[in-house]
Amino acid sequence: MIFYGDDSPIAALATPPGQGALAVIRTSGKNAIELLADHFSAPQKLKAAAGNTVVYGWMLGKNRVRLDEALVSVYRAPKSYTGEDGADISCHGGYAVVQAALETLHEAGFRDALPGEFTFRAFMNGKLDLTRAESVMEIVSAKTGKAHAGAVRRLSGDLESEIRAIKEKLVRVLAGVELFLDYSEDEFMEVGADERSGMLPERELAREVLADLRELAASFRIEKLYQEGALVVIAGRPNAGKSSLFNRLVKEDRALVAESPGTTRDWLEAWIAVEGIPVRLADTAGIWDSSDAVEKAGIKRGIELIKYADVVLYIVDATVGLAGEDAQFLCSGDIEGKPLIMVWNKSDAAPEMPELPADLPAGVERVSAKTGVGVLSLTARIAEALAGRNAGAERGDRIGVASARQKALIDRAVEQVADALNMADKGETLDIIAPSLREAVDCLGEITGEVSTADILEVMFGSFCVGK
Ligand SMILES: Nc1nc2c(ncn2[C@@H]2O[C@H](COP(=O)(O)OP(=O)(O)OP(=O)(O)O)[C@@H](O)[C@H]2O)c(=O)[nH]1
Ligand SMILES: [Mg+2]
Repeated sequence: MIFYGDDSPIAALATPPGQGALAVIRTSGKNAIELLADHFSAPQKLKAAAGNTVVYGWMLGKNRVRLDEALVSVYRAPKSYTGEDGADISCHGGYAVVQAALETLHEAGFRDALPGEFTFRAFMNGKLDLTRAESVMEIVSAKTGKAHAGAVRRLSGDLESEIRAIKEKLVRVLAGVELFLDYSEDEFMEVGADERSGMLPERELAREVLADLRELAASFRIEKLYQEGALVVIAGRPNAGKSSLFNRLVKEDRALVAESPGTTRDWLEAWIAVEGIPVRLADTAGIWDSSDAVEKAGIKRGIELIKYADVVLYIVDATVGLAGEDAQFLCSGDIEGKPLIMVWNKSDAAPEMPELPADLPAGVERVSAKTGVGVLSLTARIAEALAGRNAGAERGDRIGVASARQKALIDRAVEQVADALNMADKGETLDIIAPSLREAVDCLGEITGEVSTADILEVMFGSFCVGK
């Protein structure tokens, strides 16, 4: 079994497998450049190459058979992504070419890189802290400009500096406590018992730290929304124009649209961006009391999906008006507690909107999927509904927390600092309070990776893609 943490030469395809103009195979580790040179048409040139230079030549297979023309970018320790010697091989992007090049590298002594192993080495060699290492994956998976911008700021170290600043404050609180505990017994006894109990030097600073940490923890909801996105489900009676609206929002003729009701059976989905939020939009089968077994199954699946929705768009056909089934659905338990937007569709064909019952649980957006009128206002409303679920999580200019690992550690630190303050309020002595503060400091250290265990690192980097 191979573990992270050695410096053996590793190689992996860093670009997606498949046909493309180019593929990049990444290598790093001990003697990486020398090993590669043995399977390269210009070995001396490669061995002598300075860091951050590019060497042209051919990758060679068994019996020095030419495999492909390549440009090799040479990196020398410590000035490389991993902090080790390494080279990126740019060759042509094809299955067979890449396969042959990787086989050659195996023969040369490289092993396959584990997921995230390049970034793991970068972390171990002090090239980046854990918040920045995590942001590398965020950049790779960002679906919208806003998600990407947040990840770039974390990669630039904005979150790292913020965590370090909070930690510094907390260390000042702890240092005050430790200093007091370090007093010799005699000196300590000079302070009266009343003064000793509940005495927490820098109590105000501790409160400030608690507020900072709580704000950071709350930011996770909104960052998660931008990173992972939300599910928006389109529901409604057959023929209401759900698929037409879906196509309009996706800006593509994805779903079948027909005059006859019961056109959509299996639900289908597509990713769209709604004011920077990645949204997985789903079109479902029209809900009604169907006797057709297949249609029934489709309706059931659609209703199941609504359970996972962050926002439901309920489409009503304006040319029909609010039917009994609509009112029944809108007031049913299926959507209880979910943000719901009622969409009065086909407004082009039925310009008048009747007075609607006051007890409907949703506001109404008038749109025409056919002409596009009202769709902009609808998307603004969707963004509002999604952000509304995360009210109070925005931090203005300041960057938030994007990984569940970081969030869990901040929650633990919040708990410990809150405990310490409570104990101080209750008049506990400093020796009782100190362990909570120490644990909180460790939690913050774990976020950036100053404090880390091999297990945590393996789990974290194991979720990366290979070649990263
Ligand atoms: N005039 C007008 N017709 C529309 C509009 N939206 C949809 N339609 C028409 O309504 C019919 C049904 O549209 P679909 O989008 O297939 O409706 P659906 O809700 O997906 O229907 P099912 O999949 O059967 O549940 C089609 O003939 C569309 O052209 C609209 O905004 N205005
Ligand atoms: Mg449909």
